[in-house]
Order: sequence, then structure tokens, then C-alpha cells
Amino acid sequence: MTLGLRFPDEFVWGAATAAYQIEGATRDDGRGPSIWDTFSRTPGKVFAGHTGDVACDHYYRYADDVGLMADIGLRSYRFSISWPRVKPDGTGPVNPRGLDFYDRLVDTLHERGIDPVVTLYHWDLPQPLEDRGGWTARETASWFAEYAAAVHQRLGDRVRVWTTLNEPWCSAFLGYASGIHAPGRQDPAAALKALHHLLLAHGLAAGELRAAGAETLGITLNPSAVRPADPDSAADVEAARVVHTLSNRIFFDPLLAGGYPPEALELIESLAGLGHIHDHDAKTIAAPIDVLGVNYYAPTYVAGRKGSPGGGPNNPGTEGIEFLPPSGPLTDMGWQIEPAGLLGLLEQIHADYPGTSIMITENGAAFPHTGPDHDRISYVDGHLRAVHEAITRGVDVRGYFLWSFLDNFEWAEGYAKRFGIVHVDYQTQVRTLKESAHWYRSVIARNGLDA
Ligand code: PNW
Repeated sequence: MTLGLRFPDEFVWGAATAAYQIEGATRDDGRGPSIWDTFSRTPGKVFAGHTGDVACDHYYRYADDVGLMADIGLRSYRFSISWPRVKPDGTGPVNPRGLDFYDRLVDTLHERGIDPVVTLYHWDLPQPLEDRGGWTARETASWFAEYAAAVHQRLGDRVRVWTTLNEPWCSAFLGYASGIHAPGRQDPAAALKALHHLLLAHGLAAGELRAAGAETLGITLNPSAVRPADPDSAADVEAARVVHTLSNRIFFDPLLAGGYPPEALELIESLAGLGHIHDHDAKTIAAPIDVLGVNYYAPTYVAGRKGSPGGGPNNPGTEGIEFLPPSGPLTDMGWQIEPAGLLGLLEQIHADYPGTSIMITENGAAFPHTGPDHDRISYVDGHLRAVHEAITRGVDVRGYFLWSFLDNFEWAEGYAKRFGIVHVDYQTQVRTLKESAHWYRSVIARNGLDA
């Protein structure tokens, strides 16, 4: 009999969602509008004009949904809090009915023995704050910290794990540079200012949460697993180093090493100036965290090629670098399936920022809902093996959150892409466990995989 791959005893098994992607009820109980309401209601921005107005109707079905989580055996559930539910104007008075929802959700999770992991910002900025400059405005960082404190005041007695932002790279670049996400702006200077104010928001909120006694504090990033097209080519290795610096270290270093890398700072200066960066910001942003959330889906292959236009608006400063199209097996998003990318990334973080505890806060895949769910099972199985290997090699990985618990609103792709281990029939709101959910239940129950 073989024992297979066993994870550490305290390893956290979970699944993740985000408010705008599942809740619906966008006009109920005093919720204010967010940039995703505005964006998705703007023709041409989201596939087939889909919006989050109903989504999975989780706002009303949360109790049954928590029941399904318990059936799957989830130990932990990562969800996000909708800022415009809690503060409809973004700043100013709290809307108690908005907080009531999360209060009920947290209590229901505890009744089923599921540990809540809160994300305070998963992209749904209150529209009134965007009207005042959004993430390009320094004040937004202070408003975020106020909002974080208000949420902690209500839930802090029952929530142990707090993360501030989900994927600030996406908020900054997809939101303000390429504009494929809300608020849909296309201005590289705005993106770099947004990036800094997002980091500042994290730091200020971390200060508030820590002072209020939050037990475990973190932030979730989506670092690119940047790999050279040809590892024996010096030009390709250099291209990978540059992209790693400008898209990953531009976040990692201020958070974990006290400041932007010089090359990143040069890029910021050339595109946005440095006036928005104040002297004491570095210290605020580097507030100690307890856990780094890592979201991983696919690798990025790059090559050094003179004359190449670079990676486009989401990758400023990469002229002369070619971003290779995904190849080999792909998910329904067109993303390359490569668990080795996750292993490489985890080892790199471990080597460059020693002592960092990591949670995989998202990993998973979209596949069409037809027939057996083997592609998703094989994707997750492969990536869990990579996580296990990383742990074996000494990386401190504390847990894994599968994206996603439910099929949901996949941002610019609307409901066309299905990441859930639970199928949602959007006509009837009927939920059905996919084969991957049954498989994940057995993984959790065994605390591991077959050899
Ligand atoms: C993440 N990209 O989004 C988000 O945290 C989730 O809300 C989302 O549903 C999930 O991954 C799947 O997409 C990303 O274009 C969206 O590089 C787009 C990109 C990266 C992450």
C-alpha cells in the first residue's frame, strides 16, 4: 500500500470567491454602486453585456452555499467584502445592513466549522471614489484604511485571517493601463500612481488592523511566473529578469524589502514622475505581514528580441522583449497549463524573501461544463503536486484555496467561463457539485493525493 503525498497536518484546505463575482443584490440593503457596476453596464466592456446584478444570488443563498462548502469538507473559505455595501459612498458613515450580511455569513461559516478568510478589496471600488480620482488619488488609500477598520470593528472578534487587497497588479494595470477591467482607463501614468496608492492603502490598512488586534495579516498578489523562452539564451534570461523586476518586484520589494527596486523606480519616474511618492510611504507599505497570498494560474514566457514592441500597456518598460503566446495544453481562458511555473515562483519567493509564509489564495482553471470534469481535476492535481514539492524543498506554504467554489462572473468574460467546482445553472440558480468537488473532498479528507 502506498501512502501517496501527504500535506502537513495544519495545512489549510479552502476555496475562494469574490463579492462582485457571486453576490448579486447590487442595489439591495443600501449598497452603493461600484466601478464594476458602472463598467459592466457600459456596452462593449463585458462579454455579452453580462453584469453582476444577480450573479450567483449568493447574497440570498449564502446559507445553502455554506452547506455545500461543508459537504465538500472545506476547512476554510476565502471571500471578499464589498466596500460599497459597507460604505455606499466609499467614505463617511457605515451602512449597517451591509455589514449585517457578512456578520450572518461569518456566523454561518463558524456553525459549520469553516474558518473565514477575509479579503477587504477584490476590485469593487465604490463609484463615488472613482469619481474623485479612484486609485490615482492618494486619499483613496486613507479611505480604504477607514473602511478596513470599520469592517474589523464588526467582524474582528470572529475572523482571524485578514488580507487587504486582491491582486493590486490587476487593479492598477488592467484597470488603468489597458482598461480591460473597471474603471477602464487607458493611461500608463494613472496606472503607476494607482499602483503606489494601492500599496499605500495596504500599508495604512495593515496598521489599522494590527492596532485593532488582527491575528493574521496579509495581502494577495498575482506574481507572474516569468520564464525565459530559452534558458540557455542570455538575452532571454535577461528579458525574464526585467519582466520579473517590473511586474513582480515592483510589488514584492516595497512590501517585503522596504522599497521599490531602482529599475522600477526609474520606470515610475519616466512615466508618472515621483511626486506622488512621499518619503514616509516606504515605511508604511513595509508594515510587517504574517502571510503572503499568492494567486497562480499560468506561466509567462519571454524572450529578448531587439525591435519587439514589448508586452503592451499592462507591461510598460518591456520594449525589446517578446511575450510568447501560450502553447501546449490550455484552459478555456487560453491560459497555458504549467504547474512547474508555480513551483518555480514559490522557490523564487522563498529564496529572495526568506522567512515569508505563503498561502496559495487562488489556483484553478476554467473549463466548459461538458461531460466529466477531468481537466479541472488534473489541473488542480498537478498544481497541488507542485505545492507539495515546494513544501518538500523548504518553502513555507500554509494552505491552498481553490478558485473557485462556484461558477461565477468572470469579469470581462462574464458568465462564459466556468471556474467553479460547483456548477451554477444561472437560469434556476441550482447548484450541482462537479466531479472536481467530489475529488477535492477526498483530497481534503486524506490530507493529500495518491502517489
Ligand atoms: C484572478 N490576467 O483574476 C482574480 O483574483 C479572480 O477574481 C478571477 O476570477 C481569477 O483570477 C480567474 O481569472 C485575474 O489577465 C484576471 O492576467 C485576469 C488576469 C489575472 C488574474
